[in-house]
Amino acid sequence: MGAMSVRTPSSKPSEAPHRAGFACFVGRPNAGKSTLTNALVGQKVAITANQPQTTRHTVRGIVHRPDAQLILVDTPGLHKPRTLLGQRLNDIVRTTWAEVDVIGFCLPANEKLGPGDRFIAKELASIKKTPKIAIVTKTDLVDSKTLAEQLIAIDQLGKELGFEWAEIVPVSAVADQQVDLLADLLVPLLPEGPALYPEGDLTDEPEQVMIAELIREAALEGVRDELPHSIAVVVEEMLPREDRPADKPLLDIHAFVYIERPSQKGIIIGPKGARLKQVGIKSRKQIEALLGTPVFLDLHVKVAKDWQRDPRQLRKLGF
Ligand SMILES: Nc1nc2c(ncn2[C@@H]2O[C@H](COP(=O)(O)OP(=O)(O)OP(=O)(O)O)[C@@H](O)[C@H]2O)c(=O)[nH]1
Ligand SMILES: [Mg+2]
Repeated sequence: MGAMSVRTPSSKPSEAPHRAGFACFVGRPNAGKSTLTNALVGQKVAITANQPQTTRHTVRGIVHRPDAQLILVDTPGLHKPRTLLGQRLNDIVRTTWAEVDVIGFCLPANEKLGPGDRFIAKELASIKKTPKIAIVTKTDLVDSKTLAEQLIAIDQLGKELGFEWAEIVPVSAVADQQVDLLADLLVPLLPEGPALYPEGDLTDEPEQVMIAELIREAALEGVRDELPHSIAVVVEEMLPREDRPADKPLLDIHAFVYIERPSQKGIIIGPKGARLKQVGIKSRKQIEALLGTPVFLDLHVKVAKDWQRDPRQLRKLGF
């Protein structure tokens, strides 16, 4: 210590700059994109189901960290479209790619790479400037040998198409393996900047849309074949019940469950209305948890003939 000694203004180690930006999850239908989004956010912001094409619109889930804000854009699975709805879903996905800072390509560990994956990878190859991370999902379902083979196949796929993956990361959203690591790898690929959403916001989905989605998720459970694709849900009205004491509020929610054909009505409603009642009970619990208030849920089933192919009906249903 002498005359020349200097005091450093702060003894903190050099801090990394704050980052904020968008990561988009793409992949085939059923690849695990929405489940992974929920796992990263730490709360359910997107519905999931063991059926392809569950997600129908872009859901933004927000991950808050001291060093970064990561906005996850969960898109529908990209597939060969058979209806106008299918085409619209693919358009949603492609539009999103142009807007994000990093793309996460989800490939399930338990399914060999197929034509659907190659189709998406080829499209990704044409987006030169955006870094692409390959995410091997559902690793809890395979042994280490199968996983290793999948990692090699994915690396190879990138080489064939003339690009390098920024990373190849195996994760399991269900078993919570490497989900935090994935966030750690995404963050450095975001631009420097302040947070884009207020602290505490987990999504920017409107309440009404989230409620409709929770009802659709409950309605999807156990239905098969073409029926899942035929279901659409719209919340028509949400009103606080009048004449309720302040400490015992009740929210009335009226929603329509749309199907495409009169013959589907019986399946959705079930014998003596039993199935629809279950859908109501299940979704009401989730809605109450979401809103933090007791809810009276009134569900009606309506036929909107072939709505997936009808531009006017699609618009009415929000596509
Ligand atoms: N075992 C296991 N199952 C998973 C995992 N992630 C997702 N799944 C299951 O895979 C199915 C599809 O998951 P989703 O998250 O809905 O898939 P998605 O890619 O969003 O599907 P679309 O919205 O239809 O494109 C669901 O039944 C999930 O429970 C995982 O890490 N492990
Ligand atoms: Mg989904």
